[in-house]
Amino acid sequence: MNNLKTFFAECTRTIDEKLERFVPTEQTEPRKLHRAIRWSLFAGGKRFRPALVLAVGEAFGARKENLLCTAAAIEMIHTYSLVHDDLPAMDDDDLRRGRVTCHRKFDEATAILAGDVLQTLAFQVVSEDKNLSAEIRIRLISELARAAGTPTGMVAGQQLDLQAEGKKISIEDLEKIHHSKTGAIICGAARAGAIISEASEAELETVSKFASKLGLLFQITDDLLDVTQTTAVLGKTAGKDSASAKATYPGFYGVEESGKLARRVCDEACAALQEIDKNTDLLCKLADFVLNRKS
Ligand code: GRG
Repeated sequence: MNNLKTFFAECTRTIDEKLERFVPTEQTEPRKLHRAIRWSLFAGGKRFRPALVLAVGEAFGARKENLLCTAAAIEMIHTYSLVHDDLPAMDDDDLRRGRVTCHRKFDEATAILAGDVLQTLAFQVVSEDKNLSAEIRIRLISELARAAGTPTGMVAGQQLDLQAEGKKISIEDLEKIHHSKTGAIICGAARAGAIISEASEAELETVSKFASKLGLLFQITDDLLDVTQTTAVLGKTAGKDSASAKATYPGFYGVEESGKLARRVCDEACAALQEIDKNTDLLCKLADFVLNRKS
């Protein structure tokens, strides 16, 4: 776990350096917009998705410099989704990443626009990444657009999630929601790392298998943390799922069984990696990190 800590610290440092370079300063007009973007982006998220891009790239032997812009872009897309998710029309939350949410600190219109900038800037960053060939840039843009905006992507998953509030849904429907809402971007991050490394189609397929388990694991642990952790530790409002009558894994299976399910899904994720003829230890450790995370 110790070298994973070092890996995350180094990943956060390099990604934040890139983000710092891409995002306009607080002094850039309109200042309120840029202050709002920075408020949410530099609030201390785990940087899990960019870490996944770097870890997959490292396993497949990519140059780190080739991975950084895409990793930063994915963090922008993720942060945009959090800013919009917190809006009154969606989850209506006051706290995110240990701070008051973007729309509470600034206002709703600014939070919507901050999210809009983060999303579009992400695609600009990938399209202008001089380290990558035009072909790979187009593949990455397609991959990220697919993960975010198609009927099986994050936005559609969010719609399904909102529609399911207060309703009794089946475990299959719950999985479908999370496969899109949480899993699509996680899968997109892992696949992006493999695409930049010019992995084969078969390898890409295996990375998808691993990442889809990892996405499910991320959601199960997110649901568990919502009922087992405090607001102070999470940096976002604990107990929100039951307050908004959301279907969750602990809601279906209880806390103990959900913990066992998480362990099983983590094992399945690591087992999928065995099909890859590379050193995938770091990826398995990342799955373990998700299983054992405290926030
Ligand atoms: C509004 C388009 C749109 C999508 C929203 C991200 C999302 C989709 C909803 C957030 C609600 C939620 C709890 C999703 C489950 C998993 C998740 C994305 C958790 C937050 O990610 P972390 O834990 O956050 O990686 P940090 O702050 O560490 O980056």
